[in-house]
Amino acid sequence: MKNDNYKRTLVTCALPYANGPIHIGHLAGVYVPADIYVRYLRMRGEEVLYVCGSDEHGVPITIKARQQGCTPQDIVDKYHAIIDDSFKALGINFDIYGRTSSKVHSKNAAAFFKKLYDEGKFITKESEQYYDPEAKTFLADRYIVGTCPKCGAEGAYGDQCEKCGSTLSPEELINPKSKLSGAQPVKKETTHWYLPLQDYEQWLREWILDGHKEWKSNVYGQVKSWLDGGLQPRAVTRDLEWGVPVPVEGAEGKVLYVWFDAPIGYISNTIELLPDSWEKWWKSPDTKLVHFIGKDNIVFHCIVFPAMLKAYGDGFILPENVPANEFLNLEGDKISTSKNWAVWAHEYVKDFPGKEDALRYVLTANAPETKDNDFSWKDFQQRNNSELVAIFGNFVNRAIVLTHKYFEGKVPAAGELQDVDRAALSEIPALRESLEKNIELYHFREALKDAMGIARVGNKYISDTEPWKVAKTDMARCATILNISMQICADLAVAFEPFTPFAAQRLRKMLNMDLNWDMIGQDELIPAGHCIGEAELLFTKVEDEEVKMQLDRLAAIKAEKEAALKEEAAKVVAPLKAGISFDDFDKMDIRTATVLEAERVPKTDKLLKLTIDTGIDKRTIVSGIAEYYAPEDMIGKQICILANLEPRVIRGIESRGMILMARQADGKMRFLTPQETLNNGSQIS
Ligand code: B3M
Ligand code: ZN
Repeated sequence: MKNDNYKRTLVTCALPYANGPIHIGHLAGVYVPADIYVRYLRMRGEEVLYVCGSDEHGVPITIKARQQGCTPQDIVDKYHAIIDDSFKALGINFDIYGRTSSKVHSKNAAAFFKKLYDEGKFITKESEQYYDPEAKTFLADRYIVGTCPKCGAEGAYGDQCEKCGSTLSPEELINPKSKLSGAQPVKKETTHWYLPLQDYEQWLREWILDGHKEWKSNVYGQVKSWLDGGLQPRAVTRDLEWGVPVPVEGAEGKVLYVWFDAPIGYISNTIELLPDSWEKWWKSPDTKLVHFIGKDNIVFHCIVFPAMLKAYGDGFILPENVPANEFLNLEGDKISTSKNWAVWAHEYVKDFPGKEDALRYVLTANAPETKDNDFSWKDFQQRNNSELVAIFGNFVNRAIVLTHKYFEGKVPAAGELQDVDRAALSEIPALRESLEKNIELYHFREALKDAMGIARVGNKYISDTEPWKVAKTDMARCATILNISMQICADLAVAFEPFTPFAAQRLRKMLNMDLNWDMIGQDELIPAGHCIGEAELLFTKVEDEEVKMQLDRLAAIKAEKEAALKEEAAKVVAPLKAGISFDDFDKMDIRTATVLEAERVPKTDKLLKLTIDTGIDKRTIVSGIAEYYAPEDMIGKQICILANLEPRVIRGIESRGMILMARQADGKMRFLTPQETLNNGSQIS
């Protein structure tokens, strides 16, 4: 099954939802690895098509539009532009970055559906769905809110409680309400089209479980567990207004389910770019199709979309690989768009102009390829400063500056090579080979280590041979050292193109040469006598101040979130206790009293010992209020007490009675005091 004789490669990246900007999690999981892969293939002279675009349908977009009082189209227009700019700024240049709200796409997605429909590839099912009788519309799960049955939080959605993270169904919500009108939703019959995935199960088993054992274990494992769990028919339509209308009679008010139309978007975007030759990319067995996605998209790309393509037939190819990544965390916490816990791509490029490569580098070095991984600003600074600047940048800068200084910018000819020269040069072909193998296996972290290995060889070589010292006594030897250093610089200009394309481009400009992949490790890559350009810095340091700014921003977000949580916690009202009779109440002797003396109970944090005048007697009460009141706050205050409570010995002190306190759910307490001072011993009823 595995075919290694492809003639061209079609690379797709998951279409980001246009309901928010993209963040480092998206970049590390999908777009940076895809870009490395594409740039590598292009450097090798291969034919590649690189397709992406915005995913502009789906319920969250309509919810956001409603919240902001605008149309879904306004929302997707805004974020499509922001996302598109972020990709460009980071050097991620798709051949097309399309949109699923485009005409080409709605036509194509509708036609795709229609063919399957006409050929009887769908089944229909009636089901009861929630309906808003006031807004007169069916409600997506996200449009139903209520109390979470698991944790009691208000505002849980019909598909998930964001408070406790439980997956829910709308039926489980306590007191469900429509988000649209506030009305109580009712169940109503509706009919939808389903793709009977179970019919494709055997075929999927053979194709993936038998035929693609080389897929990443996280991908293979997820597919296997879906297949082992048994596939069910999957709805491909929804009762919604925003989306591609279902192109058949009697389907008014229905649109294609977003996960049905979005993957077709890959095809639509290709058609938009290449209306006459798109089929060569999608229907030729010579094309290798690779989907770059995050782990939450595996089932759609490995099961649902392939089943759709299989159902369609007509020569559509299937992915040769789906190298999905795990998730990236930020400073130890899960990245969350709704909680604003993220580093946003469009903000990064504003905050760190000229450091686009640094982000690509760190996200690759830390890529969540086999497990979830963490991004921290300290690590970012450290890797930038001590790897990119101190090793790669430092080596190149020394080599170029010295070549200008001693040889007027002309690459000097090498004399006879010494062991140290041969040793350095001999390391490069092996690193290149490993780099290639790693990229082809989608092991981008390891590939980056190989590229960095070449920079380390160069940096060590120039530090060991010290051409700046040798120049004082032996210009011929200095020439050899700089000749070799220039060869290694040229190797780097090629090897780093996939990872740090801006720096690689600057380096090629400094070297004044066009280079291609096959030149890495060749002898005399740069000929003696070749004139190089001016030295430019390849990388600059990330300063402590810059890191601090980012950390302060995150700390502020965290503090805000904690304050909001606290406020929420304080609002909780304890449920009503069981009813009592008046007689029960009347047994309690509650009175006013005045505090005469107050002191802390030694060796405790919470207890105050109070001497009070109850109008009947003077007595001692021990009370757990020291967290809220200092002894001096209490002296002279009139309070209310339960005077006939059985005495209790607390820390060796006999406490007679109890001070009445009001207590909030977060623990905050205040004593009760009559609105005007009364005689001590006044009874409260
Ligand atoms: N819009 C991206 C996501 O799940 C989703 C990908 C569609 S790819 C066809 O964040
Ligand atoms: Zn909950």
